[in-house]
Amino acid sequence: MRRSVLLALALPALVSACGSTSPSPTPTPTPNYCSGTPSVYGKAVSDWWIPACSLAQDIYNDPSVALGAPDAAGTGPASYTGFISLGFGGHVTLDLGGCISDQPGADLRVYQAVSSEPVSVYVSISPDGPFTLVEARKWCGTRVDRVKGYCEFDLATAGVSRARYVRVEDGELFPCPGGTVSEGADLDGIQALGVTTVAGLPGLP
Ligand SMILES: [Ca+2]
Ligand SMILES: [Ca+2]
Repeated sequence: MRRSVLLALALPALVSACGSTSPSPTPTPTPNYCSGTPSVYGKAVSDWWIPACSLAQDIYNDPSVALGAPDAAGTGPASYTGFISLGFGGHVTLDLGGCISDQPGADLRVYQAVSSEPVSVYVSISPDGPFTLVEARKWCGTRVDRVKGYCEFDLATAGVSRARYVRVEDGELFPCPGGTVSEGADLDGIQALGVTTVAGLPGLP
């Protein structure tokens, strides 16, 4: 084969080896989940999971009641309102709508109803995580009234500076079925302590 023919055969291969001449795809921008203004209380349910056994056993299974200002009330065992029973190790992840920043002292208050069942709290700045554990199985029942109680969490404990998504997980770990209709910790709501209370919302401690 003549040299010129060899060159003609080799050139397309060389061009191919150098890659396509079409423009490279534009990288997808990383969402800035911290751009919004955080709410005082949970603004949306980001995700939730409760074991099937607990869902079948419990009668307080609506995660949307953990949104907004705490409002647990009523009488037990079957006439409470305002909380979701987390069951055996279940959780609800609430979206504050924007990021809060670590400030001196506690940053988050979790309202846990009825008695002092423990909860674990995790936080993230993205709905997809990673979630960082703030504290595990913390007793949660400083009284507000006969039904409402709370406990507090400090972002600094976890070594994180910002948080938007707050996952509250049952820390009671009461095996299911346990013979009640409100198994596990009972989540009433969350409050971002560093966010100024919006006018019109009820004042709480
Ligand atoms: Ca703090
Ligand atoms: Ca509630």
